[in-house]
Amino acid sequence: MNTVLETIKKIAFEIDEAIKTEDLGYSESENSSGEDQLKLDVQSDLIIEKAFASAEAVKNLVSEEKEGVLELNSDGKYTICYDPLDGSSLVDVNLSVGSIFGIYEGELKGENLVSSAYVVYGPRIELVIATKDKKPALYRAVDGIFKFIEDISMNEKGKLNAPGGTQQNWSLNHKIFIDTLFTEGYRLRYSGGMVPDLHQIMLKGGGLFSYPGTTDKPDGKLRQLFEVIPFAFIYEQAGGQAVDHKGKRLMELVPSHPHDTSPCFFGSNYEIEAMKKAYGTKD
Ligand code: FBP
Repeated sequence: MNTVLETIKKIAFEIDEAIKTEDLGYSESENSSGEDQLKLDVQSDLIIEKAFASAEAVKNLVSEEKEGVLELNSDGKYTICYDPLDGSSLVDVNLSVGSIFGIYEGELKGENLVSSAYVVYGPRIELVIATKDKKPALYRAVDGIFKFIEDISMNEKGKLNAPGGTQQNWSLNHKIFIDTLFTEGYRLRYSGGMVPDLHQIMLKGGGLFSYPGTTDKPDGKLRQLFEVIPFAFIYEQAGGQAVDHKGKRLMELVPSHPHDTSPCFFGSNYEIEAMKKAYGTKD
């Protein structure tokens, strides 16, 4: 596992350099979800593929930007599902973006995730790594190396609210729930980048990030293997919760296709229990 995590640190510096120096235009190609790919999406994907090619512990790579599974080492132990540059459409307006890594052992499903990590490319490069039985650890890039900063713990209740999805396509129930949080004094914090939005809520003690099912996207937008499950693991390790619209743990997801999406709610305990009550899924 150490080789994998050290490789992620190397990748972070390379992608950060590409963000700062490379062409921000669109490439000729689309990803497997039919979205136009930025040249940076393709380049970040290549950086990750090259970096893991020599990591013997890595059996397969599965990218959000590509269809199918890339086998690297048949004797490898882990399959890494990754989103090379999450929120990439924000780069040309100079907002923070990120990379997300889910490290699975065996069948690709929530219960088989053994570790996850994400990188935030913002004013500084920050990295969060979560492994079993430990609080997620925050690292910051200082003089070309990642320095340990702190273990992350969430409070019982927060103040921040990041509501995703096109509001006109929200269910009435969801609209009432989100409005209730604002009437309770929650502050709006939504950049359109999942990584910086979830990073902020976790580091500032708590709150709620939501990307529900909507009339235009009944299964939500965010991908289970590359985005949702890796963050669900980190939020649970930090003492928060991560559930779907039925109040079911996102760590119990079993995708039938690598690019399956899911409605998702990430937050501290108070907000997730309030969501379950609002959605009528509270035990
Ligand atoms: P990708 O850039 O990896 O496709 O990520 C999807 C994403 O940009 C998330 O980072 C973000 O939370 C969400 O989509 C924003 O969606 P919307 O524009 O509908 O609010």
